[in-house]
This record gives sequence, structure tokens and C-alpha cells, in this order.
Amino acid sequence: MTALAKIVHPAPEVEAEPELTDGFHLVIDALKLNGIETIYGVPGIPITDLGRMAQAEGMRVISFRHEQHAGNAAAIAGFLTQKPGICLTVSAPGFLNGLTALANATTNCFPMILISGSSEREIVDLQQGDYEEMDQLAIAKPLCKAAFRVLHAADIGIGVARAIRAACSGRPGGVYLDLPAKLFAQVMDAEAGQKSLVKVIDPAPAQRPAPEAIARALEVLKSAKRPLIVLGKGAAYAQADEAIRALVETSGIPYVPMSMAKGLLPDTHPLSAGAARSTALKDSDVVLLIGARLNWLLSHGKGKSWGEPGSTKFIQIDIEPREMDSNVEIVAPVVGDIASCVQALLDGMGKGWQQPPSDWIETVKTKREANIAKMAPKLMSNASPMTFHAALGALRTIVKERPDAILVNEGANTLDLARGIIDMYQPRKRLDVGTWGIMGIGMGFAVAAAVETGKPVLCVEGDSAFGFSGMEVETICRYGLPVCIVVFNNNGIYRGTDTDPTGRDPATTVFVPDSRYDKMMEAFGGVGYHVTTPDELTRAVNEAMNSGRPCLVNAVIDPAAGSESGNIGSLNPQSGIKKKK
Ligand code: ADP
Ligand code: TPW
Ligand code: MG
Repeated sequence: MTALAKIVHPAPEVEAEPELTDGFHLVIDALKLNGIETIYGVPGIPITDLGRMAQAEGMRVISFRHEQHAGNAAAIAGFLTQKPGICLTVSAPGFLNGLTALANATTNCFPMILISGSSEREIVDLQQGDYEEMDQLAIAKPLCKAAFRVLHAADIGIGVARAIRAACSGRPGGVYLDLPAKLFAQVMDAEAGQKSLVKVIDPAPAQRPAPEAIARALEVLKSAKRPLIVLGKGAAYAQADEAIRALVETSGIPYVPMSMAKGLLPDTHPLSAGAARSTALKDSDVVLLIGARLNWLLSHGKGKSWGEPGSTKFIQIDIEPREMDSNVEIVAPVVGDIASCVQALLDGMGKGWQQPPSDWIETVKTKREANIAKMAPKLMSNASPMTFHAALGALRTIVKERPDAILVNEGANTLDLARGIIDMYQPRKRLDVGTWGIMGIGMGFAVAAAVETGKPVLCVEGDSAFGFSGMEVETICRYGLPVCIVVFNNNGIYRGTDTDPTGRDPATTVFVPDSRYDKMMEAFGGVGYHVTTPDELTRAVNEAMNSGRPCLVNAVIDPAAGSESGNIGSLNPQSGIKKKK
């Protein structure tokens, strides 16, 4: 009411001011209405107040030192909870820093939403040089599952709802939500604002498989003499743990877990063929893929990791119809959500199900036992400096004793050997570099694992891998998270022994020798350990994990022990040309 109006028409005694809301509040209300309680991000223009206000409204706002790690945290929060993890960044550079994580989430089928503030549309589109100018929506689009921009406060509810549905439904993935600076301060009537919000009902609707598809799959499975189940991270994500265990045990079919599916059934399960992976893939005649793609990690379903061409029949359960026949023919596609599909297969097996021929089970068991026996002495090695195997043998025992701890793992040798050596006992306890083999997920995953589950976290990190997100130890200390980082310090990438042939510089793959990563943790008030033997490693990690405090163990590993590219040296191109001196 204007001053003039007041003079002419005296105000009634109690005039209710219309209650107002704005873009900031509506974004927060929309997230909270949808059960989203945590934001991972880095503050700055135009979203500084959004973070502050979200915290004031009771949300958990975890501020990182770099957006990529906030993005990785959001992505793995999505994997662990089936709710989209939220990453909040500033415009252009912050947005770009978050984009790697968004693309990685999409590649790995993790639901996440990258919310970025952006500059003024009018200026961006005329390329007039706004502060942090960038056409973010256009850049995000090809790198994620869906991308949306909200221009009016009244559309925030719908925008957030669309982002949630896009992230969670069907094959999960990364979604970009562009919120221009002007939107946050836009004011509207509070009641209308509340009404504009949308609580997403059934964000990931069950997708039941067709009965014919189930019947076809069972026919193929019945015909098998050497069947195998491959469990992928989609199976871990689906949280259908009981049904999957029942399917394996009722069918009596051996299974191989992909990296992040380890622990869906304990790795010590009698039907686990994890330690006999090569034999299991090569000799199987029917393979049931559950939430695992036939990409490079499974040698595309052909070639020398598999039997003769055409000798392996594939049945595939996946929510994404277009995944079928992506690399080889799928003779029995089962399109639907894993919980429904696995249950339907189980129901179809009924009482009369014939378990696979015992000679196949024996073959797998014999191979598994032989491989485990071959590995055992290496795990006990007392060689100095420590081998990867000896250090991992120590950690293997620790994880066995602490099965509810979450293991985060990255590196090359540190990754590949840990995957094989450290048994997992519970679902969704192993988080790693996933489909891309991306370095830098370590600290972001660790933060979110601790925040989302409240469980202790053990990070097993190559020294190079750790460096990609190492500054986030400050974040871990700031929030007092129960994270124990073990840096496998072999002075470099794969090995610490390379030299520059010209003698001028350090080799391209080595770091400052004998670095003390433990001191980085001490710098921020955490606890550092420096260990050189498996016994010291065991003592330090146990003490660290008992304390529940942020700790970093610098574990000295033989710089000569690793192999180039870990287990995937065959993918590394080599020059055939020898330079003459
Ligand atoms: P891994 O790397 O462990 O082999 P991938 O990431 O290659 O696993 O495969 C995961 C697959 O799981 C994807 O094809 C994805 O579409 C699928 N998926 C994810 N969630 C579900 C679900 N709830 N139901 C069915 N399939 C799913
Ligand atoms: C984002 C390439 C793969 S593995 C690795 C790099 C740099 C580090 C290996 O050394 P580390 O492990 O961690 O010390 P170890 O035990 O063998 O010594 N950039 C990105 N992702 C990848 N995968 C790379 C580079 C790479
Ligand atoms: Mg290394």
C-alpha cells in the first residue's frame, strides 16, 4: 500500500500482509518436499545464500573444496539411496567442474542432479560478457540424461519434479538443472508458491517384465549345462538383495560379481565364482546378466575371454531396452526392473527346478580353490618394502572383521589387486572407479558414504588416485567424518621407478619419492600414520577405525612392485618404433 493510499483510505486495524516466498525458498522447499535432505556443493555467486538458507532450513549442506568432488559425492549418494544426490555449483567454472561428475554419474547409471546457478539469459545469449557467462544448458545436454532450465519461480516445483523423475526412472542417470541468478530473488505469493510444488509420486515406477520374456529366459536357462550369473552394479543399485540371493541359491547357478556388485552375496559364498572368473566366463554356455552391461569390463561378450563365437548364449535383465544386443545377440532379453524380473524368474522356477550339472559346479569350485590357494602365500609376505599383496592381505582381514564398513577404492594396481583380494560381505559396500575407471572419486565418495550411511569408511587409494581429490581431507576433517584413508604410496603411477631418459626432469609417472601423505591429514587436525609393514598397517587401520576420526595411513609400498596400467595393460597402446640413439 502506498503512502498516498494510506492518507486517503486509513488502513484497517489489522491488515494481513500477504506472505511472500522467493526462488531461494521454493528450491529448498521443493527438495525437502521430495525427501532430499542433503546438498553437496561449493558456494559462490549466485547460490551462496541458497546453501546458507538450506542449512538454516535444516538441510545438510556439505561444502567441498572443488565441485568435482561434491559432484562425485552426490552421484554416489544417489547410488546408495536411490534418491538423486544433489550437487550445487556456481556458474561457468563451478558448473564445468561439476560436469565431469555429472557425466560420470550418467555413464554409471547413478541418479544425481547437478543444480548450477547461471548468468543472465539476455546477456549470455547475446554473448555480451556477463560475469561467468556460459550457455550451460547447451553444454550440459549431451553429457547427461536430461537438462532443464527454470525461468519463473512458479515453475520451480515442476522443474525439480522433472529433474527427479528424469534422474530416477528407467535407467538412472545424471540430470542438469539450470537456475539463473534472477530466479532466486523472484518473489511470489507464498501460498501460491506452496501450491506450485510437486511431490513426485513413485519416482521409479516398477517395470514388470512380460511373462513371455520370463518364460523364454527360463527355457534358455534350463537348457544350460554350464550356466553362469553375472551380477552388475545395477543389481546392487536395485536393492533387491533378498530376491537376488534367493535366485542364486534356488537356481544353484554360480555367479560372478562385477566390482561394485561384490558383497551382494558374500564373496565367500559357495556359489561365488569370483575367484574363478576367467574359467567361469570362458567355459559357461548360458550367461544371465543382471544389471551388468556387456561393455569393455566384460570384453564386450566376445573374444578370448569368452568361449568360441556363438558358444555362449546371453540372457539379460535390464531396465533399458536399448541395452539389448548392444555388443552381441541377447537370446532372451528381459526388460524390466531387477526386483520384478528376478522375482518373476524365481516364481517361474518353482519347485521342480533342476540345479546345474554337478561337474560344472565342481569345475568352478576346483578352479576357485586353486586360485585362492595360489594367492594365499603372497598375502602373507613379509617382504620389505611391502608388496601390494601383503598390504592388501592385511586390509582383507580388517574388512572381514568390519563387514559393515564401506570400502572406497581407486588407483591402478591398488584398485585391481584390492578388487581381487578384499572380500566383501554386504551389499553396496564397495564403491569404486566404475565404468570409466575414473580417478578422483575417492574423497567425494568417502564423504557421501559417511554422510548417507553413518557407517565407517575405509578408502584404499593409489598415491596418484588420492592426489586427484586429496584436498578434500580438509572437508573430511571439517565435518569430522569417520573416514580412514590408506594411501598405497609406491612413489607414482603404476610404479615409482621410471626415469626421464634425457635426465632433465622427473619421469612422467613418478612423484616426489617418500612423500608423507599422512602429514596432509595432520595439517587439518586429523590423525596421520606412517607404516612400512603389514603389522603396522593392521595396527594403524584398526586404531583409526576404532577412533571414528578422520585418519590417513601412508603405507609405503615397493615402488617396483606394480605393473603398467594394473590389470588392463592390454588396453595401453605401445609404440612399435624403437628410436635409434
Ligand atoms: P557393471 O559395471 O557392474 O557391469 P553396468 O553399470 O555396466 O554394471 O550396468 C548396470 C546396468 O544396470 C545398466 O545397464 C542399467 O540400465 C541397469 N539398471 C540399473 N538399475 C536397474 C534396475 N533397477 N533394474 C534393471 N536394470 C537396472
Ligand atoms: C580422470 C589415468 C589410470 S590409473 C591412474 C591414472 C592416472 C593412477 C595410477 O596410479 P596410482 O595406482 O593411483 O598410484 P598404483 O597403485 O598403480 O600406483 N585421469 C583420470 N582417470 C584416469 N583413469 C586416468 C587419468 C589413470
Ligand atoms: Mg601409485
